[in-house]
Amino acid sequence: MPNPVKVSEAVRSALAEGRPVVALESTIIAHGLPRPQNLQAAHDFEAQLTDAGVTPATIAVIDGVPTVGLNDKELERIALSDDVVKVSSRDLAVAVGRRASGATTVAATSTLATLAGVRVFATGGLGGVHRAASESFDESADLVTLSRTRITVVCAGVKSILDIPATLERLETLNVPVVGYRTNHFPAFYLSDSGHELEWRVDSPAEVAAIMQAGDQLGSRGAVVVANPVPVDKQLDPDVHDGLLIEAMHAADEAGLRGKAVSPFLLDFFQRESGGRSLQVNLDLAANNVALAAEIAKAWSQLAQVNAAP
Ligand code: PSU
Ligand code: MN
Repeated sequence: MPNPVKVSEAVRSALAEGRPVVALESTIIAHGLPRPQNLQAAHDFEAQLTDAGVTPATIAVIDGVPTVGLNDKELERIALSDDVVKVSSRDLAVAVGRRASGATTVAATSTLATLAGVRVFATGGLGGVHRAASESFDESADLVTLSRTRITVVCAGVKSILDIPATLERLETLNVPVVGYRTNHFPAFYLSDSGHELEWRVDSPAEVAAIMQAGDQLGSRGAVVVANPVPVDKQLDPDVHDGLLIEAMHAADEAGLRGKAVSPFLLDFFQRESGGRSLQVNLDLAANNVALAAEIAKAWSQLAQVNAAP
């Protein structure tokens, strides 16, 4: 059967020549950021990579075609059209079979990136275990998908609207290594430090590439999570954050929200109630992750070249 994934010419030739490529997700564009800043951000992330000498591969499902490396028209469609659904890994086959258009989550983006041969991925925050998960069973498919998808994902941790220690426990059970980038603490998206300690820390992109290589050699089939905190001077004020968190969770409860509608609601609440401050933090942390992913992709392609040398 032919490979159903459409890979753009730019991404295809970069991969064939061993040049660095970074995958970008589209749920952050369609559902994580407000219009019109979302389209601008999508272009900015790509430009950031191009300027660093890295080929961007933004990923989504366009009219039933899983696409790795969106063109400008496709990027616009994902950012601005109202018929774009949120596609996690379980939704992929349904979206393709029904010829739908969808923005891919960390899980679905990782799945498609891996099918295309892209090894490094920059996002904002991972999905995780929700706070009432012991009753609701609400845990993002990002976690289990990362346990069986060979991708290195650079993120700013997970949001404090989630149960952070439970998320870290699940990642441990699922055999997904989490390394702090120049930190010993797991970040909490808007905040540089969640207060939860990590067992592993790395201080350079080359160290991440070495971990990827070792994982390959040891037969690992799962992901590596690189937890990259937003710089402290750019984080959301912790007092503002703590106040908003309580209000946001209360509002979600009142609205009776469940399932995958919860996170977009809470994000939107933060954005409105912080007077745009949280949006700026969201953009800053994503750009910070794109920058690090670019360096990791470069280190990875250098390592591959060294290994290929006679
Ligand atoms: N966290 C954010 N912004 C986001 C998401 C998470 O701060 O946009 C998105 C990501 O695409 C992530 C998804 O993969 O939400 C997780 O959703 P769910 O919990 O429904 O799996
Ligand atoms: Mn969920």
